[in-house]
Amino acid sequence: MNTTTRYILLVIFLVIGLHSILSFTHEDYGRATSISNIAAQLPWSSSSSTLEDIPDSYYISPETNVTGGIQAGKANATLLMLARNSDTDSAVRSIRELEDKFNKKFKYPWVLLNEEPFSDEFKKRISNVVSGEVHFGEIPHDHWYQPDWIDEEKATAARKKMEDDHIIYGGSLSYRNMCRFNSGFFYRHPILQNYKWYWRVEPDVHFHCDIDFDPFAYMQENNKVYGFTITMYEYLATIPTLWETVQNFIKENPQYVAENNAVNYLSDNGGSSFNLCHFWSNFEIADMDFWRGEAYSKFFDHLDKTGGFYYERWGDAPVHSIAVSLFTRKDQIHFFDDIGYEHNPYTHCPRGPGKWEKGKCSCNPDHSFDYDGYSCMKQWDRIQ
Ligand SMILES: Nc1nc2c(ncn2[C@@H]2O[C@H](COP(=O)(O)OP(=O)(O)OP(=O)(O)O)[C@@H](O)[C@H]2O)c(=O)[nH]1
Ligand SMILES: *[C@@H]1O[C@H](CO)[C@@H](O)[C@H](O)[C@H]1NC(C)=O
Ligand SMILES: *[C@@H]1O[C@H](CO)[C@@H](O)[C@H](O)[C@H]1NC(C)=O
Ligand SMILES: [Mg+2]
Repeated sequence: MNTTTRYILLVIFLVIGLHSILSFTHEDYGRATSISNIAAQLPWSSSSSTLEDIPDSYYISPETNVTGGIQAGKANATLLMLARNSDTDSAVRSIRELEDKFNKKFKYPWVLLNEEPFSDEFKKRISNVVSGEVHFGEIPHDHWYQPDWIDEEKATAARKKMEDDHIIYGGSLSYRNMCRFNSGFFYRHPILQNYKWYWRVEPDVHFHCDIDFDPFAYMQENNKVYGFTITMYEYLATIPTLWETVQNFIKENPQYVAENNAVNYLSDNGGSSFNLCHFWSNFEIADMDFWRGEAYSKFFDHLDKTGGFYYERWGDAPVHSIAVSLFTRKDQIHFFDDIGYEHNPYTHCPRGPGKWEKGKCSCNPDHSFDYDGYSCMKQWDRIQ
């Protein structure tokens, strides 16, 4: 064998090897495959919009009002992560990335929560990468675990059924505890009482661009309540009775529904049915005083007492999204186009003129999820 033949063989082996690694990862990608399967069944899945469809209003850059409003870096705000000790490596990576891209300039404190005590190793690794204060909190027992009044037999049967139906996290009890906690309890944690604003961050997410403005100051100065980067459809099988439960609440409490709300983002028929659109809550920049307020507190209690967090698998994403869409004005919800964000398997990459260049973004703007068939950006656009 001469050198050229060896070289060609080596290249062939490398290509085959790489291909099998990549296809394994893809197969292994439970969420991506189940999402595309569901997406394929949706009537609108084939539609995909282009850059020209994006309304100009998305491109208005968040200008921090440093003259008279809140100063950048000085909002009553925290960066928040729920994590397990086993998430140490991925939690450190997410935090380090957000510090590099944003927080080293603004130095907002971090709050980390867990239903178990954080290990010394976890605390040491996190403390090493933050630029400001960090607080580690344990979640009160009753904020996390399944309440006594849940019928365990019914809940077990529901989990079994969903597992048999291959619904993502369908058989998991801890996932249900997490969703209920994120829906109705995190903002009641003693450490979070000190703050109004939070930015939810998860282990293993990515921030693709420099964030040179203060999103908290932007929220405050512009009277925003809730900010998102990605919106998509929920799995109907996880929330079969959620919408009727919401409708019952509205019937009993019409006073909480805001004028100029975003119901037409959630529904294609004026509220008769839910189109499954929601903000992907693994990223949230929002006002905890909204969750603490009367409307949401009553709303959460109404949902919780049906047991739907356990008898079905209600996610905090649809629960939060439905509440902000109904109980705030639509102009209080903000799409953060400027923030390049990735949570496996989707990425939002800034597409407004000059934003990708200005943020020195590492994401590919042509692969932004915004106008993917499974994105709900078209429902968001139509209410603007
Ligand atoms: N302390 C603690 N945190 C949890 C638990 N389950 C999930 N989390 C955290 O809750 C958040 C959401 O959980 P994920 O497992 O990321 O759920 P997901 O985003 O729907 O699904 P993935 O596609 O797996 O990311 C993350 O911040 C997790 O670290 C748990 O049992 N205990
Ligand atoms: C910025 O703050 C000043 C002083 O409070 C105020 O008059 C002005 O309206 C604010 N601008 C915006 C865009 O909120
Ligand atoms: C921060 O916000 C919380 C919740 O609204 C409030 O209780 C607290 O007093 C605020 N702190 C400051 C310094 O404004
Ligand atoms: Mg996640």
